[in-house]
Amino acid sequence: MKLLQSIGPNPRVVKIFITERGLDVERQEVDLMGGENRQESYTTLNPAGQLPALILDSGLVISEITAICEYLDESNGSTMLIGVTPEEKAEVRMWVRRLDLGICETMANGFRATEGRPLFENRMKLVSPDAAADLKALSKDKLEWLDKQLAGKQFVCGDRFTLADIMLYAFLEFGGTVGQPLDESLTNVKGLYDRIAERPSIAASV
Ligand SMILES: N[C@@H](CCC(=O)N[C@@H](CS)C(=O)NCC(=O)O)C(=O)O
Repeated sequence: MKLLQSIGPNPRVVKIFITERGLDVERQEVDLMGGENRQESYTTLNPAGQLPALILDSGLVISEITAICEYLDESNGSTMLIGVTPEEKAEVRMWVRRLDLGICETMANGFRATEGRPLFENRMKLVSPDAAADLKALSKDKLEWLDKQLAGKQFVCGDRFTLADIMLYAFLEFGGTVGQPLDESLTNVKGLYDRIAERPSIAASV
């Protein structure tokens, strides 16, 4: 098994997840900035042309960070990071999907179409800069909603630290580096971000 990884918030999620799980996974760096992931040598492995991707011993290539993390968790004995019971798993999947669609994807697409435009315009279809402003506003709106949902909670899924927290952290960290900083008046989100930042896995998986 080998993880193809690069810079960027999606690979960062898997790196933190692996560190939290204490797994030993072979890694190979792919040059995202240089567009190696858009060349045939990579797209024959992962036709989505994005990172990360996990090549299994069977030869099957898994992309999409949720699928990769679920595979790594389940194939090493399920943990609370995703869940052991159907109920625990469903709760994490619910939050991961909300975060991914409402915050992570909108934030990333807003970035690609503006600050990231020079890098991405020859790689993929981008929305207009005006639409990008709307995407950024949408992710801010979802963060405001999330702030209310987090009232009285330690983590996204209550008392347990999960993949949902890792995703939120990696994308807020990314947003801070690409002109979409967290609005610090969202004190519940900011508090959660700071709590996650203190975990040893964050510094250990840079
Ligand atoms: N939905 C995908 C998103 C993957 C993604 O957007 N990866 C970014 C890095 S954070 C990428 O490969 N960007 C370079 C490109 O699209 O050429 C997932 O869950 O893995």
